[in-house]
Amino acid sequence: MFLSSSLPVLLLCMLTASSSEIKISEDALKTCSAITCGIPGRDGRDGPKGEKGEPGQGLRGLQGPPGKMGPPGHIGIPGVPGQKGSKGDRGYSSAVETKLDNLETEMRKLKSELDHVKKLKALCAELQATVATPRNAEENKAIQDVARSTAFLGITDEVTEGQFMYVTGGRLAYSNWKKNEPNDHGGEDCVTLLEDGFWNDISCSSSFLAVCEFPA
Ligand code: MFU
Ligand code: CA
Ligand code: CA
Repeated sequence: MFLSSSLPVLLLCMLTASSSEIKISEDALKTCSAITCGIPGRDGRDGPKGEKGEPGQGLRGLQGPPGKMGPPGHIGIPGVPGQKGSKGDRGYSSAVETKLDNLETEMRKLKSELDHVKKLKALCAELQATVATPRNAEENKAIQDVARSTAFLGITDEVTEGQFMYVTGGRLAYSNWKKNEPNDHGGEDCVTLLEDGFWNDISCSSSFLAVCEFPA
């Protein structure tokens, strides 16, 4: 530090001394400063701080304690939906409503069946006749011959299921059911005479011929 910073000043001072022919007066010598006369001056001020050096080769210190907890992170994306839960109990009112619905459906069906039978009667009544009701094999054959295809008879069990009656009133005096009939298949309360002469109970909403019977 001393050499590098004071060397240029010292050199200048020596040159001046060697090239001079003029005698330096006593007074000049007295006023000569320490620097121009070759006498080492005081240390200069410290230079600017140097750049940071390379890390040393010594052992690293121990790892410090963990830092403070950071701020909370962002809210994550929603998770996948959970599994479907088991079916809940059917509420009381829902059970009652179901029963009501069933009753209403049944009522509508009965009403339409009754309407159908009433129409048949009304149809024949216009002709002052009634829907054919065979009371014996002979009458059954006569109606079969007239119809020549499946035809409604004036017989129904719509009043009491399984109890067939004439639409004009009274219990059956004669029947000619086909094998395994009547079976009330899906609810059948009207009766048809088939081409072969046997009977089948059928839905009153079905469409078939109606044979009207005139009093003799
Ligand atoms: C029989 C009949 C019914 C209906 C059905 C298609 O039931 O008794 O009346 O015609 O066939 C299985
Ligand atoms: Ca029936
Ligand atoms: Ca039937």
